[in-house]
Amino acid sequence: MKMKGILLLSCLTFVFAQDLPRKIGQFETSNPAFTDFYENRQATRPQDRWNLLYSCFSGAPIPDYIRQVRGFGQYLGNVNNTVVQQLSDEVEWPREPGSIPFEVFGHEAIHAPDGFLVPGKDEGTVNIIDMRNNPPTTHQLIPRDWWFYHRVTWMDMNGDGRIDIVTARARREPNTGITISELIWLEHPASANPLLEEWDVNVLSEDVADTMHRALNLTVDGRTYQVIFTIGYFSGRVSVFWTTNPNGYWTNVNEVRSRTIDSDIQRGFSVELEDVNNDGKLDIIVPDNSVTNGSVLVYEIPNDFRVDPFPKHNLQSGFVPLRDDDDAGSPGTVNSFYPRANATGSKPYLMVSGDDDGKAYILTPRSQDPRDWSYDIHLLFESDEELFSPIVGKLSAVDADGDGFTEIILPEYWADIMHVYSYA
Ligand SMILES: [Ca+2]
Ligand SMILES: [Ca+2]
Ligand SMILES: [Ca+2]
Repeated sequence: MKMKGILLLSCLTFVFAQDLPRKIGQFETSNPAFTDFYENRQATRPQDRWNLLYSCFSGAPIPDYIRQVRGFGQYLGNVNNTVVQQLSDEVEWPREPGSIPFEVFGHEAIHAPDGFLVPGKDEGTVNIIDMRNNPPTTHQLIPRDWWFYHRVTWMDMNGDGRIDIVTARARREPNTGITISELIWLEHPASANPLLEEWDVNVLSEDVADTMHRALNLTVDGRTYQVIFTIGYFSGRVSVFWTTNPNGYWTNVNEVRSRTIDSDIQRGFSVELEDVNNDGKLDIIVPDNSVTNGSVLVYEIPNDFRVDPFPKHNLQSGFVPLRDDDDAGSPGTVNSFYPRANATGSKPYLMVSGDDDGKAYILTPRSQDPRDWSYDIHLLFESDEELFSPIVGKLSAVDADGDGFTEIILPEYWADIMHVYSYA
């Protein structure tokens, strides 16, 4: 089983340079997985501005958690004493938590989609954590059922002014073992207490989008479209969805169009939108998770997303999980960042979670030429976990204390450790 790790090192040639941040500390927290930073609107000091949010889950029949660190920047000088706050223990195998835009409910709230192919935790829902209450309260927008949910995006889908949820979901049929999936939207009800209501489910498509997605407005021929980019972990496809409704509504499924951008990926792990080559146009980042040879892929968004090809670039291949197991894979999430918060006029760096290879990487561009898609790969982290095959969760980056230098958070899942790095 360890052989694959040796093979991996022969595939990835690391560059040792000054482009890596230094480790400034770590703190203990059980099973950290998906991390994110969100802005604290009430902060008056720079070190209080960014809250760290993350999900924690385990296969054991015990509660899972959404946790946060308020004002993470205040702990940078003393990371071991980071104070962690528990926001919810009513989630089951929670995925990517996120701060809900303030205008959705007019108050602070967190979303936490959940559920997975794990006995006892296979009935997912979309949870909303109401931060007005102390302790915060958890509300399920739809009844738990045999679906699991990964990411939530907030968009007004029917033009009524209330911001709805777009999400994808998947389930494994117990009799056939076949995984089915849907891209759906949940209608924000006209109610004084929307968190206490059940939200209606509207299906946009089946068996194309199953987990992650990102939305964007794109203008073609003078008309602006709400566009949803999706990946398939199970379907192995990168796709784009839009509506032909003149008002941009998604209420009539006959007006919803989709197109396959790439049908030739293994398992899409995530999708992010960033101007990777700094040519002024956003690109689509897709980690292609694999048992044998994973890649970091980027697609350029063409002038007309409806008909033009999406140029594809493979930034780095050769990612292999340590575990020789069909359920294992590498890489995990890929996100962009700038080492210096104010120096954003160049190509961003990319931080790569190795997921089941127990490592993390930073990709740096070899040049600033927008036509040059070559990158150097740097090894940021390698787990020394021995009890279980190591897993690295989703990395996040922000300038947590406002000194101009970026910090990076790295969750080491089995080791129960959150590692903290800084470019300062
Ligand atoms: Ca709406
Ligand atoms: Ca670009
Ligand atoms: Ca900083």
